[in-house]
Amino acid sequence: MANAQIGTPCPRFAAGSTIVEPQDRYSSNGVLRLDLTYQTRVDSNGNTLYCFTTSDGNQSPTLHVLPGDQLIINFKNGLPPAQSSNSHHAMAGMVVTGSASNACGAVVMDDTSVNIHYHGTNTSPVCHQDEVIRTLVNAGQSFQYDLTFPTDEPPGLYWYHPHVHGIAEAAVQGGASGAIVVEGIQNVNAAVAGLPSRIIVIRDNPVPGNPTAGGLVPSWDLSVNYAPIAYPNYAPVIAPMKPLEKQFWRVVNASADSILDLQLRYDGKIQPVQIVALDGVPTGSQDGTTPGAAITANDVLLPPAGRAEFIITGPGTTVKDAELITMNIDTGPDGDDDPQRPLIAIKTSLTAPEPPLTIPAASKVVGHAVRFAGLEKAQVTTTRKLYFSEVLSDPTDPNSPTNFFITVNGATPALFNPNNPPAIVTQQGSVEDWTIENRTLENHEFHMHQIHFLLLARNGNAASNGQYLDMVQIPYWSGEGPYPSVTVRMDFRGPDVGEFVYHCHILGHEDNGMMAIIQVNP
Ligand SMILES: [Cu+2]
Repeated sequence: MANAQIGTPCPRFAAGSTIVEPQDRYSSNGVLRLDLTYQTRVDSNGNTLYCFTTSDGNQSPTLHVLPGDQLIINFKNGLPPAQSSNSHHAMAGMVVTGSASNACGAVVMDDTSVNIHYHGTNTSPVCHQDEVIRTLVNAGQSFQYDLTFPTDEPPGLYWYHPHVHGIAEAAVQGGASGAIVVEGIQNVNAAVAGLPSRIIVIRDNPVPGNPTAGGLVPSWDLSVNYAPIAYPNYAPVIAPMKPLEKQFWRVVNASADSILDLQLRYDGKIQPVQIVALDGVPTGSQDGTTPGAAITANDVLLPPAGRAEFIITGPGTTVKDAELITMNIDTGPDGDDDPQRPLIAIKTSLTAPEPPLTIPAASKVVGHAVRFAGLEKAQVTTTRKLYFSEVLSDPTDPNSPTNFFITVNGATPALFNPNNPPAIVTQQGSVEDWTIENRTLENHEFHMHQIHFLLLARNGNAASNGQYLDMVQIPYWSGEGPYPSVTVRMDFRGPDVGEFVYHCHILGHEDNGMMAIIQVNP
């Protein structure tokens, strides 16, 4: 990887540099096998960086698999041993397994603990696969991941990141994340066949010096493929492109906390993009309908952990200023400051190099099973109401830390604890409609592990073009009137049984309690 810090773990590119795609690793004969080591260093701003490093020294490769493939990661936690005096996290020292029978790796969490979540994938929530409640790999320890992707996994963009409760925000803001591509999207929407494509991973991190957020000062800085978009100059990364070329941009919001609203502007004029997939599912392809259909959009709201894949048409030669920006987000009176800033500046020339990836030609797929097929018309077996809430840990002290909750209506709000009993118990085969309310003065971002959900309604109004998502934003409550809500249809008809989690994917909220366990019985 070309950079100024060869030999240093977790390297970063210079502000304003040309975009560099992550290394690509492909499965062969049904298996993708690689070594990843978790590493850390402190950068010149004093921020702690984390990364997943391959045996050849690259970080955060893009993992390319086909539906049905096996992913084997020989994983090692290469962090220095935990300093007990440094255990400032509330959860550190917590025993996360009730007995040896449900241990998965280490038994006691410390500040070095890590695991890997395969976000959005419909893989199994069992130890050594996509299990995050009890999996702990501590400094110096090794652990093998061995996942099988389902044969009906929708082709699209997913991602991987650490998911240890209490320290997930720090690990993800440190940069430990990468993209996963389930191949074959051109067979669902042929519009992308043959297009040059880019993997774009947007992360966030503390603003150097930790200035007080507000006005134009963001709560967090952003980066694009490890090049900083740093306050106050916000120098965008450069994407070379041939004039009027079509490219397929596959964007993951790998931020821990930052909400994005992407917009393409040429000399200030909004350029619509053609959305081909959201959260790994090709748009318009659900419920057994193929081919997929693109959605024309002037902007793309991307919650933390959300993915959007879209076709852009590059600027013509007369355009002076072509930028992908994120627009200002109204996160509510208690929310973060996510101001507008540029992310990518497109520089056109006839000799611009193509990005390293090109989408293959489409091939006709016969008999391809479509996950979620029939969900829209399926018999609903249960309806539930859940809500997000926040309470000061000391109600008499406005400066005391906030406790964050996600609660099934009628239950007592409980901070997440891996030893909590499941908040919801259901049966494999069930189809459930959940209405999730936001009773707080800031946005929350609902994420379901293991399965996608069908977006049915916002604030009780039917959502047109309901999509299969694993992320959905519930906007803040104004303080009066009905609570904002979304209604989603959960599909437990698939093979995933056992215990897994749902939570707010603003990881600062999740780390402070806003997560709960669901148990799906076979
Ligand atoms: Cu939240």
